[in-house]
Amino acid sequence: MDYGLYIITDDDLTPGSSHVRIAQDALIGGARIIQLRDKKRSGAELYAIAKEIRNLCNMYNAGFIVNDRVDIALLSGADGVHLGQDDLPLTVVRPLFPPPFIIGISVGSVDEAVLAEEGGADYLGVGPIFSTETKKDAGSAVGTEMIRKIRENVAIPIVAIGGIKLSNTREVIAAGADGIAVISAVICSPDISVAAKKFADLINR
Ligand code: 3NM
Repeated sequence: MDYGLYIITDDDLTPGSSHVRIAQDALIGGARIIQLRDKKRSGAELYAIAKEIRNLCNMYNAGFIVNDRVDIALLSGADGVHLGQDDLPLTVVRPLFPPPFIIGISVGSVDEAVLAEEGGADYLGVGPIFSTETKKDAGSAVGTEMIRKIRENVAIPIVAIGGIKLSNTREVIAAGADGIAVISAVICSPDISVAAKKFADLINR
């Protein structure tokens, strides 16, 4: 899996837009993975949205991950699921759904990272690297130093998240991240495709 530019859809931040529209524009700009993240919609609504994004990601040969909802991930044919520390435990999900189903785990410390790797996670979401308004309960910023520390202790891919902007992307990659997960800096831009392309160009440079 190419973790490069990993865009998370969040339609709360962009009234008038939709998960599918955000995903499409991000893919046009060069996103390599789309994560559908929605804490409020019904299963029926999410399933329909997930199926559409699955098809879009196939057209762009990009990965598709669903946040939290293992059921939606499986039923929509997503490549995998992303689980936070308070979501279904990795120790429960991994044995039931072995690779190639992808499981990403959110971590904010070396201990959590090591535990996730031992539990069979495929990649880590490390954050919040910088402070962010997008996830109010994300905790305090861990800084790029945390990426270095985790990189020294685990081998699986690291996707950095939280407050990532064009101006700090090089620093995050230089610290050892395999990819960057972005919400507001891309989806709150007037042109999502253009914003995504700027990030993709920086990562691929
Ligand atoms: N998870 P933005 S930070 C969804 O640290 C999410 O686990 C985080 O949004 C974590 O790119 C975050 O707008 C929000 O800062 C990222």
